[in-house]
Amino acid sequence: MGLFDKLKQALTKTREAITDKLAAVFKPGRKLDKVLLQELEDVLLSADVGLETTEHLIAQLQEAGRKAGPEADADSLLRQEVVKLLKEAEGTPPPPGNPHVVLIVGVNGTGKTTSIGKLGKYLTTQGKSVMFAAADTFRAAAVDQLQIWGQRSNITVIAGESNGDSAAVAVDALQAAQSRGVEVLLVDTAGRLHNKSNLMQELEKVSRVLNKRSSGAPHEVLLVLDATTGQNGLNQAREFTRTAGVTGLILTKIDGTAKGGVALAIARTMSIPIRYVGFGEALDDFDVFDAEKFAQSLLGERAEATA
Ligand SMILES: Nc1nc2c(ncn2[C@@H]2O[C@H](COP(=O)(O)OP(=O)(O)O)[C@@H](O)[C@H]2O)c(=O)[nH]1
Ligand SMILES: [Mg+2]
Repeated sequence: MGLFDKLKQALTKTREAITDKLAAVFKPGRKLDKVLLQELEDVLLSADVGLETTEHLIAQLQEAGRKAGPEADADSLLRQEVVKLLKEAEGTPPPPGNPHVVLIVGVNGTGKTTSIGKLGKYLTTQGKSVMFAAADTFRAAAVDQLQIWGQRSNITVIAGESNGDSAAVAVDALQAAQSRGVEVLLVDTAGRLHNKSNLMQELEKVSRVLNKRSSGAPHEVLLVLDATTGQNGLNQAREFTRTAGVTGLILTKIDGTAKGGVALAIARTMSIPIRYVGFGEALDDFDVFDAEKFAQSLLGERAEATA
């Protein structure tokens, strides 16, 4: 199965929540009128597209419909608007550092460690040499979990003692990556400490010590966001973004939710690109975010005329 098919399959729940209902909205011969737009609004809200983004889409559609006239094809206009919206979330990766240091941050359980495992594998298939830093020293099991992901793709994991200093682990790993000529260093971090300001201070410290030893590091700070948490996850994201200098997002667990529409809300309301999507627990359930692909996986085939 190709990656595209996998993504499509992963979004089945969201698609079912959207497509079947869209098919009902876009019955052949219907006019793009107030009633249709009201129905469409309900469908989008139920897929967790969020109020602000839904209203935006409806307004865009209204405008496009006005331009297209009475023959407007509401279905394809919606598709165009969704792609346009998701395109805003496509980012360009920053210039590479040497080594390129990527800090992975986010709340506990969102899929940080899993995403590091998958991203590491993805990067090795791109021909990059990769190293992991187990800087989540707060949970004892976190280091073992990262070791297992490392073994799966033959990636070296640098770890310290549990409950040790996470900044020290990050620095050790950076030095190891430098001396071994490794191209990309992925740094796992804790998602919860004794309290939140503690966590943010620690992330700041990790960034600071890395930067001291390699200018520009960390070159990327990727926030892992669990799609099943929908709009709540977005609030989380805003908080991390304010304090941790987030440069991009990894949207995980889109396989387990009917709320994949949250990607639209992210694209619309956050000025941070979605860099990757995770859609399962296996090594290959992961891909670079692509607006067209995602839109098509989300909306399914064109709602066909079912008389
Ligand atoms: N279905 C699904 N589960 C995932 C995905 N990413 C992570 N998980 C699961 O979410 C749980 C927490 O993941 P973990 O990487 O430990 O989160 P962390 O605390 O942020 O490091 C684990 O059971 C993972 O298998 C995903 O894309 N899809
Ligand atoms: Mg973890």
